[in-house]
Amino acid sequence: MNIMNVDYTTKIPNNVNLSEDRQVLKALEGWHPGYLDWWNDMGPEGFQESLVYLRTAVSVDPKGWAKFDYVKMPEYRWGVLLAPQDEQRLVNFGQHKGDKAWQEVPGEYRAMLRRLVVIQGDTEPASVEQQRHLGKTAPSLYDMRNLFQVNVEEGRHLWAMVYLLQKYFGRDGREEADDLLRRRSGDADAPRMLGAFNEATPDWLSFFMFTFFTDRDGKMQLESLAQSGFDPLSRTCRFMLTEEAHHMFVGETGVSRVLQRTCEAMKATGIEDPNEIEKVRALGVIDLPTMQKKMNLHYSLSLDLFGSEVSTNAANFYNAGLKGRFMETKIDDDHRLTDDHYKVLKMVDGKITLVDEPALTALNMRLRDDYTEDCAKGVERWNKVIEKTGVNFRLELPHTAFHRQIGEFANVHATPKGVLLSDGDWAKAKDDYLPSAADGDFISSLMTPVNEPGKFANWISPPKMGIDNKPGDFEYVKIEAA
Ligand code: BYC
Repeated sequence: MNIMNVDYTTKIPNNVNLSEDRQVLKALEGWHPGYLDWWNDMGPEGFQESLVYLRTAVSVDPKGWAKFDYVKMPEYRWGVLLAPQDEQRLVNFGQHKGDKAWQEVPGEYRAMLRRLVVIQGDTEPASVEQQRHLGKTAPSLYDMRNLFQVNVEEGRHLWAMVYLLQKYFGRDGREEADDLLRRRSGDADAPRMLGAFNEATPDWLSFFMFTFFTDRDGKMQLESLAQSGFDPLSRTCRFMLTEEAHHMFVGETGVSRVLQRTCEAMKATGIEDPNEIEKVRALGVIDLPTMQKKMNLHYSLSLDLFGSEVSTNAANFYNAGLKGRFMETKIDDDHRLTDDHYKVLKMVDGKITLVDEPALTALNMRLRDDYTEDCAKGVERWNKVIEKTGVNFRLELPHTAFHRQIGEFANVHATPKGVLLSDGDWAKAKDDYLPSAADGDFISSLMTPVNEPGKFANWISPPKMGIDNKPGDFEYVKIEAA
């Protein structure tokens, strides 16, 4: 079969020749009903019968891989899609550098690899669960469609990891695949594995911040797993990254449109000072200091997803050739890192200090630095939006030590500028830095649904362009389709 094109004649669309891989096909078909039950229970609430204008992958060729059509979400063709195999591919880093990339799981690394696949897999359904209520308060049909697009693709990313578990990890892989459907975001007894995926996504601003910051962690993690010497994982992640780009677009443009609307409303009524919060809020738009607080929250939660700054797990993943660095093959060094160092921010004698650490154990920090750089570029694009309107305000990423629950700074409090605070001072100042209950209530008060084609809630500007070049009043979701 042509690996570029996806076979849609089977129940599970795929480009991995499932029809000739009976055992795996059977295992996946066995898992499918449980997945659909999960989707119906935990997927977008209230719109399962609506027709949604969604893209579906028809090929893994980066040029022209997707086709758009109206689909009812439970009928979305979730499938298994891997980027084409490169027969010449090698392990590009760690102690096996130069060996042929592995097509099967190396026995000695089985447990490590399974853990990486399971953690990655666990985040995908978690985000769908976190976002399941949002359809009901969508600011437009355009935004509602984007939410559902993100949701079905996160569902597909779960399939991607489940395929790896079922094909390469035998009975324990099947058990892990079942457990991915058993855990629930925020559940006290069976929570999702990583912190940020157990937080609520209570409103659309959180959704946009999440898709900007947390999906961007996804991008960095997938980029490093795409470097893996275990070739099927690499190929899976490479294709997932194609889909991921849209998710970050939704976040970046979502926040941009909120900023645009707020600044225009301020200008139109002659409000010059962004800190006149009540006056700005009275216009029915989200004030800029609250935007900053939301950003502080989502950025700091996402930093936790990189694990500890100094991590032997990360060193072992790298040494084994399982998880590389961002842009590994473009970096000019020996790709073994046994004698290298990397600067890491740590708490030393009660002070935040930059220290040299062995590069291997500092890999989480390095990836996080790459992430911060990527985030900062996006924040600059947001600042340009504000600047163009003539409003005097700048958004800024908070310091690494701010509001952390994992790693070096988990046990201290710091301001967004990185000044350490006592527990008492933190308790007093916290609501200046992070969204307070009152901020949350205000944002919630704006979340009234707008379901008329071409219309947008007052707190957000329309997008510059439609999806798939559709006109402004396109009916992206036919809500009453049934
Ligand atoms: N929460 O050595 P350490 C995405 C645990 S997002 C809870 O510091 P390590 C997406 C850790 O498991 C990308 N626990 O960290 C985005 C370990 O436990 P054990 C998802 C945490 O292992 C939006 C212990 O603490 N993919 O795709 O070097 C929508 C010490 O660990 C956390 C991946 O993350 C936490 N935040 O790094 C949809 C890639 N952090 O072993 C999707 C795969 C650490 O002592 N995962 N712990 O029981 C990994 O590469 C690594 O496991 C981590 C952690 C980066 C997560």
